[in-house]
Amino acid sequence: MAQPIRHDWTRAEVAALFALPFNELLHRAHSVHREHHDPNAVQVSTLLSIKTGGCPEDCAYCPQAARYDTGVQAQKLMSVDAVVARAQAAKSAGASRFCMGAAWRSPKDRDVEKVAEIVRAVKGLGLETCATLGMLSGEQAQTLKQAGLDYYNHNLDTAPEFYGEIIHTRQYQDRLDTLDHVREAGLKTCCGGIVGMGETRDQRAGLLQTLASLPEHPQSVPINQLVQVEGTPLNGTQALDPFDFVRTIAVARILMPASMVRLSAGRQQMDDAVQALCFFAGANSIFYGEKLLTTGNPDVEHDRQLFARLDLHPLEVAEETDTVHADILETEAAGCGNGCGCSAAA
Ligand code: SAM
Ligand code: DTB
Ligand code: SF4
Repeated sequence: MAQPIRHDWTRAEVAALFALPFNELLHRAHSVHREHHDPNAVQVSTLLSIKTGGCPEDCAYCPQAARYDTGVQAQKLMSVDAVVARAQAAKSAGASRFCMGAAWRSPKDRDVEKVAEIVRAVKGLGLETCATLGMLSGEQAQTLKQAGLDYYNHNLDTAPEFYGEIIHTRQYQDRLDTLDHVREAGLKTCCGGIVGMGETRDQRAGLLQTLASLPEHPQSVPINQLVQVEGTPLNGTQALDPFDFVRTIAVARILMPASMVRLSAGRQQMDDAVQALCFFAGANSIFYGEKLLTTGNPDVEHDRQLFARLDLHPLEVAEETDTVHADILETEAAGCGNGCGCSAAA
């Protein structure tokens, strides 16, 4: 029988999970995973950067911060028509949800009005919508909700006590306040963090314990591995042992059993075998498509092959999904007919 979902994990309990023998941890995580999810289904999402670069914040990992020379070309907010064209193309190809990112510290009310217009238009195509725009006021969250926004992504990024070493232009509490506004507006939350920024294992426990102590577990929990970008202060950080990344996924799965755990940024730098371990440990969502916001992601053909090799299939749209990418669906439709995403003929 499934254990009740808890919101009272202590930091010591979470640290003890991280310290379990690897096989023990994976066994526990996979058991929890099977109680709540189809272990062979992975939700696939696609991102679009609708406003790129030029951000005034100083997040030490981010290629879009204006103060770092990273070669990212700043681009102002895309027009409604341009976004709708991308959304329509995604829909025609079979997508059901469209995720839009903007490099803002916090949007101005007039920016939110413009994004609300975009959201209405995208929603009008019959697509689910997701946005990540920085800090929001309660009113701004409500405006987006009224426009038809379904999900809001806002990451806590790391443990409270490590946050000040990564970002100096806002406080941890600012993030928590926005998450309150998002939840109170009735939006679903997508909230996770980044590992591999030089944090300790105990600090990874701190991030996950904070996420699991929120009034509601985020419906979606993105676990990003730092993508090291030249020009950012974190470029050159000692790479994380891949098994510590897998442990982070496993502990997230145990703490937030019903949430979608997204194996998010960093897959391009990750072995297929490590990704397979992540899926076993409870990851059941990925970003699909050659680009995240400004950095690369595995190419589509590689991911198709990976799904086929691991007998994974994309989660059906109705089952709590993000954007289901059409190419995988098309492969599935054209494949063996078992819904496995393989390219074998029927
Ligand atoms: N500006 C908004 C904000 O910070 O909330 C929205 C866009 S921001 C790029 C969204 C998230 O991308 C960040 O919270 C961070 O978790 C993730 N991210 C940014 N740069 C990254 C990197 N180099 N590696 C991994 N994740 C990254
Ligand atoms: C999230 O947690 N990861 C995505 C999404 N939410 C918006 C962003 C990853 C960005 C990686 C760096 C880049 O491509 O600029
Ligand atoms: Fe700006 Fe978001 Fe990048 Fe921070 S993570 S610099 S807030 S775009």
